[in-house]
Amino acid sequence: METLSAGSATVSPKQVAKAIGVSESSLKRWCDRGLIPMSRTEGGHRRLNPADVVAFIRNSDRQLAEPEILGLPASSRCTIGSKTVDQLARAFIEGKDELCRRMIFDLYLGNEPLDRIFDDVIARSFYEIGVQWHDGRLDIFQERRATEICESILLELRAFLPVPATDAPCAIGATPEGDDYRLANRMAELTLRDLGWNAISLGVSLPLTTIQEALKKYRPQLLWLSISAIDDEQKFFRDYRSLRESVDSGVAIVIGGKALTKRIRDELRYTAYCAHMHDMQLCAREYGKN
Ligand code: B12
Repeated sequence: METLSAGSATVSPKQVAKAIGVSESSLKRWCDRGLIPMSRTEGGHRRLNPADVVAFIRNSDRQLAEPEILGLPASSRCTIGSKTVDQLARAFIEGKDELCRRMIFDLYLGNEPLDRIFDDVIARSFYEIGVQWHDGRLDIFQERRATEICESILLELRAFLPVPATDAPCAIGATPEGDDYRLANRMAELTLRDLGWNAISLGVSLPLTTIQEALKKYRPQLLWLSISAIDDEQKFFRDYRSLRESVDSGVAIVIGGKALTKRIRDELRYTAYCAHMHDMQLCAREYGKN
């Protein structure tokens, strides 16, 4: 069977009809009504982008009968709940990447909001991984491998999110120097992209001075900082103050992450503190308006 991945290639209406489990004529009708964007080859044949098909599925509350045709994993029928959290944590710990991929995509294709998948499933699975690591029930390699698997799934998911419009509001973000925690930073990027922002993660462990340079280049409306670890508090406060002073008043600074205890937050000036991706979603709606 011919399979594809998002962004890599387009698919024919026949393939999409089979993936959704409807007739080809129904599918062509949806395309003609503009419900799924469509392009044509030089020879005049209709072609569709898998990411647009997934967006249609999520927006119209439909299911994919044969997701494999679009390069997606077969359904494992999981839903949000503590059973899924435990099962996913186990799959991460055992390094079962295909199962993790299947579970996370299942939730996404099952129309679960991205913020809930992040806050209520993935972050909770990693919390469980942290508990087991702390109790000496897992080895470091298992925790590292779990992060590898999770980030690769998040990157794959990114390709299925809407391509930002040319006039989309821009956001940039990163973790500060000494903070290697990649997952929350990536989730912040995806959460914003899902809302139509042109969100760009600059990466992890960035000196705050280089973020000042990035602000000049990208001129974003929002800067997020994911702060899960602070090496040297006094240096962090100094660098943050200088970053804060260089940011234009029109730029929203959204901060989040486990290192931001009340004591640390009291030392910082920012636009919004978000404890979860769900809060970030609400902020993005607010700051993306102008
Ligand atoms: C994976 C992991 C690591 C990996 C990260 C790999 C990587 N490249 O990303 C690495 C190897 C870096 C690591 C290192 C260490 N770790 Co560690 N780590 C974890 C673990 C298991 C998962 C963290 C994670 O990624 N979770 C998934 C994310 C998505 O969840 P989250 O961080 O909670 O984020 C959510 C919210 O906080 C919020 N959020 C977070 N950031 C942001 C940003 C924005 C903008 C917004 C809107 C929201 C938001 O939204 C997210 C989704 O809900 C945690 C367990 C735990 N309880 O978190 C331990 C944990 C954090 N680590 C711990 C420890 C002790 C360490 C080390 C000190 C171990 C050591 N001896 O070296 C070092 C310290 C590193 C440092 N510089 O401080 C302890 C911390 C204990 C404490 N209270 O301080 C924990 C809690 C484990 C435990 N139970 O003991 N760790």
